[in-house]
Amino acid sequence: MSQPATTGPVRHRDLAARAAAVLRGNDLGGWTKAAPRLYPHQWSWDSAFIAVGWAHLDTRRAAQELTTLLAAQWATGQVPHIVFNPDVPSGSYFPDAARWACADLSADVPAGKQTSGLVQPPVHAIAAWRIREVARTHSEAETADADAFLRDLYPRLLAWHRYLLTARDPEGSGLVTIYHPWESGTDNSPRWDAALAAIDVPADELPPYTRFDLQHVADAAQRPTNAEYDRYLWLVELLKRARYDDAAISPAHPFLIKDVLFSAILVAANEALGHIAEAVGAPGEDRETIEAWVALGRAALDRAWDAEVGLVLDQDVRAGRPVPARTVAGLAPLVAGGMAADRRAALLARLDSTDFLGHPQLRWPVPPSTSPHDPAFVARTYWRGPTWPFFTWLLWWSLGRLGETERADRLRAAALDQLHEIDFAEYVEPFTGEPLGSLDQSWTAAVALDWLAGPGATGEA
Ligand code: 2M8
Repeated sequence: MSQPATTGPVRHRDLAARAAAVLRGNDLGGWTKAAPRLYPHQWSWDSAFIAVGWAHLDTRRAAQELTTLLAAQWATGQVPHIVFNPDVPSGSYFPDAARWACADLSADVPAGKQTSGLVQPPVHAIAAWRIREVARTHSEAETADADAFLRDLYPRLLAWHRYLLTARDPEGSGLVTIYHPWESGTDNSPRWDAALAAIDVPADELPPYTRFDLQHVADAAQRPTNAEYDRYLWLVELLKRARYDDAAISPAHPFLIKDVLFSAILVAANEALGHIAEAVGAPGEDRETIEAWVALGRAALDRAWDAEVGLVLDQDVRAGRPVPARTVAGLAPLVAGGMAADRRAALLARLDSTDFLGHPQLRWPVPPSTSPHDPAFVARTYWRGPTWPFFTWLLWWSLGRLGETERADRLRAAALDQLHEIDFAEYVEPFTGEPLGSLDQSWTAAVALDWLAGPGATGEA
């Protein structure tokens, strides 16, 4: 769709109206599907970004998004990466609830919920706190409702983070172990290539399946390959054999990776949880625990630094070595915050370098998911190169937290320029600006709303 030839505030107001229409179009009453057709269910970390967008339209609806998601939290504390919509016709998305069979295999799934058996990065406390911040700018009544929402959600968020700090980090290392590339949210990033390549898929043991995702993109090359899908599905079978029980999974699972980006998001989320704990008057003991989690995570990210690559690296637990991929995940300490001055300078220089924002061919200076200098970079393939507007938002938000205001402002300006031309695409070819994946993706619209609500974005503040 070509954009009307408007400029300045009017152009931005039009973008905000279209973003709001995307969220409303994907709203199923209390929760929002991640995309109109490709992703017809509720995804965990999408929901958190989506809630940030809803906050600017209706803070109570924003709160509802997270409340609905957290209602599917397992007894272990884990928040499932997908909460399935039972009303979606079969053949809409694969793997579906039947393939996961979580409720049949685990007593930890809440009654009446259909979920996946994985997790995704824990952005939720960040979103919950932001809803409250937005409510405070609206009215006392909305702030009171936001406070009530935080009081209800706090124990669930605490249990969620505790699960990640314990079951997913039995070593107490400060880095979270993921069991599947889908848990990272950066599904077929080159970060996972070596670990996936080492997995043998016994063809006679993998139940047959049909992919539906390819029906919703213009070109199959934009999505993961069939060989990757076989491995994704085989990992799911192995988790099912362990009945999704962490104690049974840990020792033998062929994909066990300490994910630096996931862990950095957990650090930032723990800081947000600390604010929430204070706001709801949680016991001092909780606050001390949360502070200790923040310190543990930051120390671990400090140790994950690789001076030669100039980024922090994931650690492959099974292979016993770091993963030397050059992706945005390597900038994770910027998300966690609290690093030493020299490390911060090195990471910011890396962000500005031709590996990321400074690459001369970029259509807009927003971060490509994989550095164009990485040998595994592919400009149009899922997580192997394209830019993701929600990720740009995460980086922008992190830079703001670090007090890097000018960098943050530049990034937002570039992100808004991009958003005017991509029809709220899921991801974007970094050099040509071609919209890829699903259009009208909810989290893309949501971050647009957050940026447009900020000072200066409409030219009126
Ligand atoms: C993508 O992941 C799903 C599996 O969870 C898929 O490819 O089918 C990822 O981009 C993930 O980060 C995202 O949450 C999800 C929905 O937007 O899509």
